[in-house]
Amino acid sequence: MSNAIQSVSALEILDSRGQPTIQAWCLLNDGTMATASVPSGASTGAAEAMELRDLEDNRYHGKGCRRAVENVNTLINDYLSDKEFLSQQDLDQALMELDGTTNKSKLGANAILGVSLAYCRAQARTKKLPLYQHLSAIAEIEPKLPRPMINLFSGGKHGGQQTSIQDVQLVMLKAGTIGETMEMMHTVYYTAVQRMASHYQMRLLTADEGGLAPSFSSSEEMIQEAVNCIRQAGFTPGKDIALTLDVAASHFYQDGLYLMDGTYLSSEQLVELLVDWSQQFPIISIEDGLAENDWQGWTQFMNKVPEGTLVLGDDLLCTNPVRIEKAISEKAANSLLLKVNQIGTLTEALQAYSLARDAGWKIVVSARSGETEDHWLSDLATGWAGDFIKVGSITQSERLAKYNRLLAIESDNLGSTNIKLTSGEHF
Ligand code: 2PG
Ligand code: MG
Repeated sequence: MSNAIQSVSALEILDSRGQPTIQAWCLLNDGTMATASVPSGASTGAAEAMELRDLEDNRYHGKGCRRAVENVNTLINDYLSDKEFLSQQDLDQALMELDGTTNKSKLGANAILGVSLAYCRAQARTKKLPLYQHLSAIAEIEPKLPRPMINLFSGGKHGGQQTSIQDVQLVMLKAGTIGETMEMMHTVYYTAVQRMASHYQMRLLTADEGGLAPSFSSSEEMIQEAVNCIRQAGFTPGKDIALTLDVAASHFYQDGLYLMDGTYLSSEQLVELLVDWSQQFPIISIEDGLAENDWQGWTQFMNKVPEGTLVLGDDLLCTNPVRIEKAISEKAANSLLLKVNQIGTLTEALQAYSLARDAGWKIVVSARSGETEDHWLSDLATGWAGDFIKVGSITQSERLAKYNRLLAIESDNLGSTNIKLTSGEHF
């Protein structure tokens, strides 16, 4: 019983927005100890598993996580200690049974995910494997480095609502390594800093994920400026660097209409606009182009979008196998944004992943806008060979922890044939 669990515990810590979240520990009988921290979203989908918050007004405006911490330290610890699990799946199953709800509202998805991840890392450690190798073994997937989608500009809920759409990101198609990716991004980002200073009289003020957030007059201007920055930095838009958008349309949808930059659009009109942008700009991926329950709009968009474009579901899918199945059967999307905390355990996230992969979808492994300095996400994206990883921009430590971890994984594997960066060729 050397890798049986001796105990689990948790602590309330703060995330990159200064909001409470959870750090969990797992101690095995052989003395191996590991920890993991849980992220938290701002532009959340309605179908996400429930983070347990204290809802006491006098602490952190009700966002405290003491109840979730208490659940780890008492209920979960009592249930797991001195038990040995044969697999990650068995551990996660036990957590789900103990919770007993469909949305993890009893123990809290934050409490459950913290334990699921800390246990995973403890098992990797006791087997003396890097986390990405252990994750790759669990999933029976050949590891591969994901291609980063890096945030340049933000609006919407991440940037103060100056534009309706939430994020404009860059994909360094020309980069052959994570190292080259970061160099190229650095060049464009600091070109953008200068351009924003001269065009928008703006200092280096950043949004939740470190993207620049000047007062663009429209979403289209934000996209056009990204193209201008790429060009001014000496790269060819569409050839060297492509754009991806997180429209996050659920967050400007009201009573059947989309309030896009001050104008109400029907679902059909929004589809037309997005298709128009995809033709006009070098966009290879559009996330949450329509609202989370506008299923018809999603299917229409799939029918009209230029071939090869990722129609990427975040709020639409919430990493939830039931919603992914629906999207596959309704041909509503062709790519999954995988956020483990939307569903609450590694095992369910892997189910979501496998469903999407079996349907021939692309996978984008994503951080949340509220993050910690933990970097398990980079190991997950590599171990499960995500096509892309979405972590935010290059200026904040909670984001850089993930990029720096990718650099470290890459450097450990220099010369290895099977852990190259995913190809940028097919876009
Ligand atoms: C998103 C994420 C990450 P949040 O919408 O894709 O950018 O944001 O964590 O706020 O849901
Ligand atoms: Mg999103």
